[in-house]
Amino acid sequence: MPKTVFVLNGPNLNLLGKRQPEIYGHETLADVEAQCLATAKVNGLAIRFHQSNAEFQIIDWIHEARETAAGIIINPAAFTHTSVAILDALNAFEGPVLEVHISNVHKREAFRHHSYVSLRADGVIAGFGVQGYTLALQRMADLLAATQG
Ligand code: CA2
Repeated sequence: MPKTVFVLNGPNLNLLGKRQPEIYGHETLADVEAQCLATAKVNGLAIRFHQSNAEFQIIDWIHEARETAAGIIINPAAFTHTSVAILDALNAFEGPVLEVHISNVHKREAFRHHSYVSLRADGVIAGFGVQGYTLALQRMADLLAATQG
């Protein structure tokens, strides 16, 4: 049975490829999901790919991951900078957590420089465009291969 990785996306990422291409590029979230599925397959992983604009829904998926997933890749979007609740949920998850940002948040407004999620994340990718997701999946495959079970 392949190990399952949850790929979670926060608010407004459903607009990917439809607005602000100068910041977030031209690829849609459906394109990102397809790239993640292909990368997961090559690396012997299964993925569950989700997006929500609601904080509670992301927290519920993290709780679900406690029972069904070996790792979490998360782009919390604006909740990155605001959500102690998502941090608390991630702290209750035992496997690896990787944080992805499409843009280089450190090159942007000061309020984007702080991440609550980074207090839990085992690694952070920012500014690699949507390629950050597949890079994170490759890293996740290596991290999970190094663990038992
Ligand atoms: O760079 C990232 O991936 C972010 O997580 C994206 C968030 C932003 O609040 C973070 O600071 C950095 C915003 C996601 C909104 O995505 C859109 C995509 C296309 C058009 C409009 C919004």
